Amino acid sequence: MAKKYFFIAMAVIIMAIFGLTGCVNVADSEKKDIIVVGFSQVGSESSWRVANSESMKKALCEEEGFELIFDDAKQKQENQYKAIRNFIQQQVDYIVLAPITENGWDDVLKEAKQAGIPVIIVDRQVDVSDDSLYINWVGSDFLQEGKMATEWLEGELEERGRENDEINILHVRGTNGATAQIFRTKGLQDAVDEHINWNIVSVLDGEYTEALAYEVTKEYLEKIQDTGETIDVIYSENDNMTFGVLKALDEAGIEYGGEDGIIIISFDAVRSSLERCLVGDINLCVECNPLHGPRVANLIRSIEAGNTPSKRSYVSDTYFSYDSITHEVIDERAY
Ligand code: GZL
Repeated sequence: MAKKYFFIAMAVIIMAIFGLTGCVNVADSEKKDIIVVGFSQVGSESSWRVANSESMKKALCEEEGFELIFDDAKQKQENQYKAIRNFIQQQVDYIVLAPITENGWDDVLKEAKQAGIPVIIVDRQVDVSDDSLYINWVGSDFLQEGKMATEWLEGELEERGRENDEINILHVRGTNGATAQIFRTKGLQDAVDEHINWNIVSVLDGEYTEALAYEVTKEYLEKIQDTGETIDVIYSENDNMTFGVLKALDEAGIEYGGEDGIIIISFDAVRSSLERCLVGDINLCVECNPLHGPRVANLIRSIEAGNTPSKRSYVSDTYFSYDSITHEVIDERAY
C-alpha cells in the first residue's frame, strides 16, 4: 500500500519539476523577446494622469511583448531620479520618463546614456543641454491648447456683445515649470497682450490638484469679498483644479458657467469635466490626449526594427464647448 503512495508522490514531484521547468523554459525563451521598459510616472495627481498611466500599462503589457516596471514618483523629482537609477541598475531595455518639470534632468539622463539605455520622454518635456540624452518625445502641443482656449473665448465674448468690455481673468496655474503650465500660461498671456481690455487679476497655483485649487480659490474669494473686484473668466489649467475652483465658487454662492455666469475654461477634457460641460458648469473643455501608451509601444517597436523615428510625436487635441457638447460625444470618449 505504501509503495502505491510512494509512486504517486514521485509522479507528482516529477510533474511539478517538469511543469516548473517547462514553464521556466517557455517563459525563458519568451523572455528573450520581451522588451523591458522602466516607466517613471509623475504621480497620480489628476484624472488625466490616471488615464495616462492606464494607457501606458495597457500598451506595454506582456501580451504585447513588454515587461513594464512602473514607478509612481508621487510628484517628487527626486523620486524620479531614484526610479531612473533603479532602471539603470536593472539594465532595462528602455526608460520612459514623464518628467514633473522641464529642468534638472541632465545628470541622470547622462547616466542612462552612459549605460546605453535609450530614453523616451512622454507628456511634459525636458530642457537639457544635449538633445541626444533622449531619443523621442510624445505629447501634446500645449501652446496650441492655450490658443484654442483664448480664440474660443474671443468668439464667446463677441457672441455676448462683450468684445469691448473690461474682462477680468482669474488664472489658476498648474505645476510651475511643467511644460503644460509653461505653454498653457503662454497661450493666455499672448492673448491678454493682444486684447487691451483683458486683464489677469490674479494668478493662483493649484499644482494640478483639486484640493490645493479649492484652498487657494477659497482664500482668494474671501480676499476680494471686500474689494468689490469682479471675475469674468476663470482659466484653469486642468480639470481637477477646476473642480476645486467650482467647489469654492459654490460655497461663496457665486454663479458660474452657462450664458450668464463666470466663464469657466478648463484643460484635459476628462469624462467628468465633459459631464459638467454638458450641464453648463464648465463653458470650455480643451482636450489634452493622455493616451500615449500605443504611440510609445509603436515607437519602441520601430526602433527595435532598426528605424529612426522622428524626435517628436504630437498627439492631436480638440475642444468641447458647453453650447455644443452632447451625450453622444461623451459616450464615445476613451477616458
Ligand atoms: C498635461 C499634463 C498635465 C495635465 C494634468 O499633458 O502634464 O499634468 O493637464 C496633469 O492633469 O496633472
